[in-house]
Amino acid sequence: MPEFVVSSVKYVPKNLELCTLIGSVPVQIYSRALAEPLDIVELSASDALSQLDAKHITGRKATSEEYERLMSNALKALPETRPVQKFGIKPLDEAFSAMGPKLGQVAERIVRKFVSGAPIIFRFHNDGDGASGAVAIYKALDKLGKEIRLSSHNCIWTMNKGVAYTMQSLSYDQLRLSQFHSVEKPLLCIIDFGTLDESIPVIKKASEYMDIVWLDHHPTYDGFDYGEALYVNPWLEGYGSDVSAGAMACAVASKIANAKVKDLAKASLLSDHSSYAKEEPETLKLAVILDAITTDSSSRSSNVNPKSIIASIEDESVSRSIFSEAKSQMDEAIITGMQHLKVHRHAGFVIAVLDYSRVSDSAYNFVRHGRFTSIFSDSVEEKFGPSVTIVHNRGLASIRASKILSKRLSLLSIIEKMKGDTDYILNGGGHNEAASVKLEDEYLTEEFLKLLEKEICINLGD
Ligand SMILES: [Mn+2]
Repeated sequence: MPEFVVSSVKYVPKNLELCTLIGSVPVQIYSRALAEPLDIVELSASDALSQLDAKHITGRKATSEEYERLMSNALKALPETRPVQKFGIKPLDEAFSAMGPKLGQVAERIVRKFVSGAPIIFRFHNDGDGASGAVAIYKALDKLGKEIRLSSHNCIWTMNKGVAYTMQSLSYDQLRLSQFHSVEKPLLCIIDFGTLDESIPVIKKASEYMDIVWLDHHPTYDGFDYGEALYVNPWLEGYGSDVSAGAMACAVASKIANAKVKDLAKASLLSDHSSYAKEEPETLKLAVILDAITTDSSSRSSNVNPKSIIASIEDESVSRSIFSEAKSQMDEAIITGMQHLKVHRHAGFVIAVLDYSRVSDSAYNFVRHGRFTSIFSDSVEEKFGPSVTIVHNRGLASIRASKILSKRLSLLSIIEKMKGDTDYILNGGGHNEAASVKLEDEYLTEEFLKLLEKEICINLGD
């Protein structure tokens, strides 16, 4: 009778286990017996369709060498990983052909954990970029799973509210891992966030329990240490933030299972204001919807995951109403913002400041401070020319610089300098054309704005 090795056990209700077995092919089967990782089980072809019982468990254990041999055979039998799909955007396709080997390693690691049944926690940034990446990888694993008849019961999807991987996130992740017992280490997959100081010690701690693959495109900095993670960032490969994290995840998705995700990659570029983005109507619509779903404050408590996102996108009437609602709320907020804007003119540029409390309204469930600032800054630039737009809200300042200025202006180094010169900046970071700063207290806003304006003027030589 064919022998299999238990590679993963998931504890499910009704005293059942969902076991992943590795043999000539991987198999998922429910078990009433207490199977454990590395148990050798004997299953006939007909058994493989039913349930695992005590009589199937041989009492023998596989060595890790035996497990490795079976696993690598199972992986060899999979459909081959494909080259990265061409997205039809020249600089992006060039970047991905240079980054191909690293993206391939990410795809391989995800596929291996997927097949082994070890838990994979996907954490994606709560914006259109992060969400497009998560949806792309979800689609790829769904496709692969159908091809090799495995469910994605071991994939756990979480929208990450914020830009750091925090201790709270790690404890929550550990809690969810406790449902599994697997030969292979669990995997944490981070999409579109995390490149900042707060994450470093947590990532280090997390590597004790999980392997980590990490796709981010926020600028790295001196002293940033991604530890043992498989970290892919275009800044380390000779490119920059214009290569969106969502598009990187789409590249990985195309390698996993040749998933068709060109539309998602394009939407991620638009959502993140990448200079590679093209304003095509369908792409624009998808980007607005992804931004809206990940912003929707009315659904903040419920879990937004790729499955629910796909359901909304694919339902014609749902997606149409989200789109028009999101667009009209944003348009209205922008008009209000322009009415309350304070503009300071300097030589060749303006600094535009807005108090977000003038705009924010609980009725605007699709409008969020950061997203608003990005779109608002476009309107400011349209009206006043090259500009730095600062929108502050309860001690959090969101800053955007016109592309033409961001070549000379380094927001990130200004923020670094201000961190050193003052004692009231809690944290700050982002990209050189889009950043945010959190202050110790709201009442320090005036002082902060004055200093920031001074530093920008020095930096731009005014
Ligand atoms: Mn991004």
